[in-house]
Amino acid sequence: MKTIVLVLGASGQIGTELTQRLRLLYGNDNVIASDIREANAEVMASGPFEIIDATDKETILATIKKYNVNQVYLLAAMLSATAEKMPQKAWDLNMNSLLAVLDLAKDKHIEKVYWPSSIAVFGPTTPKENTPQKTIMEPSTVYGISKVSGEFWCNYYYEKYGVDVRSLRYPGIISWKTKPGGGTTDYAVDIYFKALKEEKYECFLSENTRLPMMYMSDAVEATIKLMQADSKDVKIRNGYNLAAIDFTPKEIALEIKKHIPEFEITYKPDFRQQIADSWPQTIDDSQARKDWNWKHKFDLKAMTEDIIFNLQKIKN
Ligand code: AKB
Repeated sequence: MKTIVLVLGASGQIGTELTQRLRLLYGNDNVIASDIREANAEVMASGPFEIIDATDKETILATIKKYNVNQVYLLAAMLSATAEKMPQKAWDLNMNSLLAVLDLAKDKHIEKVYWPSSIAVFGPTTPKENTPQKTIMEPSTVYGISKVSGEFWCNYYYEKYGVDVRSLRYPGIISWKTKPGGGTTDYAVDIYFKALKEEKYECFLSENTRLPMMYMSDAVEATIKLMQADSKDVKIRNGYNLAAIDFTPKEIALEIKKHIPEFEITYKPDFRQQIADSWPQTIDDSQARKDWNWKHKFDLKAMTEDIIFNLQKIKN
C-alpha cells in the first residue's frame, strides 16, 4: 500500500529536514507538511502544506481524509527551556496533540504514528553515564514530565488498542538548516552560527557540561529506520534510547577552533544549567542497535566539518 504521510510541526527544527527526506522517499505529493506557521521556502515549494494546530483533532482528521493519510509524524512540541516559562501551555500542546493523534490511530483513521521522546524523560536520580534503556525516570522539568507521560500513553495505546506507535528519545539535535527554539541543547547549534559570524560565543552552560548529542542527518535516518522496521522488531513502545556523540561546550569550542582559530568561547550559565545538570551525560542505546540495527554516522569532527562547510557556502 502507498505510504501517505502527514507531518505535524513541519516548520520546526526536525520537521523541516524530516519532511524533505520523507518527500524524497515517498514522493513530494505523498508527504503533507503542516504547522501553525508556514515552513521554509523549500518545504513550501516542494509539496502540499496545510496550516494545522497540532492539538486540533478535527482539523487533523479532515486533513487525513482529504489526502488519504496513513501515517502521522507528530513533531510539534514546546521544548525544555520555554516549557519552564509556560508550564500549562507546554503541557497542553505536548499532551493534547499526542492524545489527539493516538485517538485517531485507535479509531483506525491512520495506521502508524511517530512521536519523539527525549533524554528529558530522565532526571537527577537517573544514572548519568551510559544511562540504560530501563532505569529511573523522575524528570524535574515540565518538558520531561510531558515526555515521560507521553511515553506511558504511547505504550498504553499499543498494549490496549494495538496502535502502532513508535518513539525515540532524542538527544540534543544539531542542525544548520533550521535553528531549534527553546531547548537546553540549543547552544550547540547557536555556537556554529556565532563562530562564523562573530568569532565568539557566550555559552549559557558551563564549560564541562557533558550532554548526549546527534547530528540532524543521523536523527532523520534513525527516525525513518524505526518507522520502516518490521513491527515485530519494534520491541519497545514507550521510547527507544538513541545515541551518537557526547561533548561539553569546551570540547565543541576546541573542535570549532580547528577551523576558525580566532574563535573564543566564554561562559555565563543561566537557568538552563540546572536543566542540563538533571540530564544524562551519555546514553546506552544498545537496544535500538540490536532491535532495528541503528548505527550513527557522524562524530563531533565530521559533524563540525559538515556544518562549517555548509554555513560558509551560504555566507559566500
Ligand atoms: C531540549 O533541549 O529541550 C531538546 C531535547 C533534549 O529534547 N533539544
